[in-house]
Amino acid sequence: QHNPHWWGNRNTIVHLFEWKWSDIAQECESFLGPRGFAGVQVSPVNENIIAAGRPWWERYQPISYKLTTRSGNEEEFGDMVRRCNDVGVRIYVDVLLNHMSGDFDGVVVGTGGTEAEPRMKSFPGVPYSAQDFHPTCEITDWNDRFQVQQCELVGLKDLDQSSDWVRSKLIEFLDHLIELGVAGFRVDAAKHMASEDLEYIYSSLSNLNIDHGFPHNSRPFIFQEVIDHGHETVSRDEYKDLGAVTEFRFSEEIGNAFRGNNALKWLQSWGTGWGFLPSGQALTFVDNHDNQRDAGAVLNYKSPKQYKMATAFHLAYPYGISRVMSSFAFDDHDTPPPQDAQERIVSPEFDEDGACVNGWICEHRWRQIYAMVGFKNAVRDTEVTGWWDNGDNQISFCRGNKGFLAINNNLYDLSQDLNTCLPEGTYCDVISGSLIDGSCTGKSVTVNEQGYGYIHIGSDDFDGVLALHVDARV
Ligand code: QV4
Repeated sequence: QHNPHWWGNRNTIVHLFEWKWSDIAQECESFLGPRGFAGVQVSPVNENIIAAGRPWWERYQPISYKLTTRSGNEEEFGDMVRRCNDVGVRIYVDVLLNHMSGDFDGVVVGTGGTEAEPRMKSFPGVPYSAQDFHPTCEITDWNDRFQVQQCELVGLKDLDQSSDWVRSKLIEFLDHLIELGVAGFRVDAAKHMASEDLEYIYSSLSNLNIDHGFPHNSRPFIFQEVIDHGHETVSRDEYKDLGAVTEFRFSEEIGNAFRGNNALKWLQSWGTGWGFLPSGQALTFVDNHDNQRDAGAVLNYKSPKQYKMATAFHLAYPYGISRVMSSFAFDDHDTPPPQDAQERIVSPEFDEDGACVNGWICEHRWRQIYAMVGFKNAVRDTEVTGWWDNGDNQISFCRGNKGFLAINNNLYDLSQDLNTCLPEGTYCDVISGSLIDGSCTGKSVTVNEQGYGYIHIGSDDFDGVLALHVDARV
């Protein structure tokens, strides 16, 4: 279940973190489809507890499998899936199979109006009762398999996926989403569940819905959240054959490199050479909704120049199943998504360049990022050739004779003739500008008969990347 069922030559997923279904439907039609995005990872769809101040993470505390959250209800969800599929954009749902909510006193009411008594492990909306959960215990040793898989991750009531009843409810929930036309799932906290139980659940799922354009016998795409920095007792290798696995080492290493802690020249062997999973099993990202909130090596929108360079490399180098993050602005771990006085999530608003303005960051609408989604589509099925570096933090490489990328992360200019491997002609750098009505609004590069062109990236240029490809020829 490693096939994401992309349409045509598309190949990048965007995580529209905390967006409403109606806004995603609109975004598929007006932006993602036309720009060649392959799919959207959406926030959890099933009913959750309501936490004070409405932090984003309340959605990781389910109450029932009713499809009502602050992103919308079942009808709006179904409408979004259909409209996105109609323009060739797949929907992948973030699903919580590991647990229900954490401790909340007394009877609580969820986002869909369902009551529950979390402290008693009572979730009548499903229904689940205490016998469907593992006994309560705390994870204190992350290298103790029993604790990681049978105790409670931050106090979240831990479902027993070996039970027939729990399995049947989880399968019913996932099948309902498949019926509505989704292409697959991000499995939250997969590491906290035994891989044998997940294998049973995944293999029991229905095929994708042919009424939504999926071929007969298509299996749902699965990507599992397993954080494995290496040397962990519960490792990514236990899950990688069941579906793709989030490759956190990719996120850490790319952050390290573009923060200047590791010379870019070493990226020549990027991928399995760095101890990452095989390409087809690795879900790759510069940052995700969790690690963008931690200090440390990982880059996020707050370091835009480095972030754009790292993203350009991510999307230009042929390794992994790529996902880009689309965030809302945050100050701390608990900052809620943009919301109004009634605590309703607000829709993104755009300026005349298409950038988001009202608290949504929308990295996917940054030209330097969506242009690289187009680059990745244009160079699909080509290899890296013609690697060049200056022995330090200036690099360039070709993707066959279809695309060329150069990066300067040194504090001095990159100015020289380089082999672009492209056919003779003039190309528009899709990072500094766009090709509009046949003319380029940014830098242009003239490539000679031998494939060479003069490349200039000043150390104080707005962006440290230059990207050329055959679909942006002047
Ligand atoms: C608090 C204490 C705990 C205590 C608990 C019990 O901190 O020590 O045991 O009370 O009373 C929120 C709060 C958290 C609180 C918890 C329970 O932040 O302080 O615990 O609720 O009330 C998201 C957030 C969490 C949030 C959780 C549930 O990141 O902060 O917790 O949602 O709302 C490991 C895992 C990995 C996991 C990662 C965060 O291996 O699987 O930690 N990542 C996924 C998601 C992540 C999500 C969860 C798992 C849980 O990507 O976003 O956590 O679904 O690495």
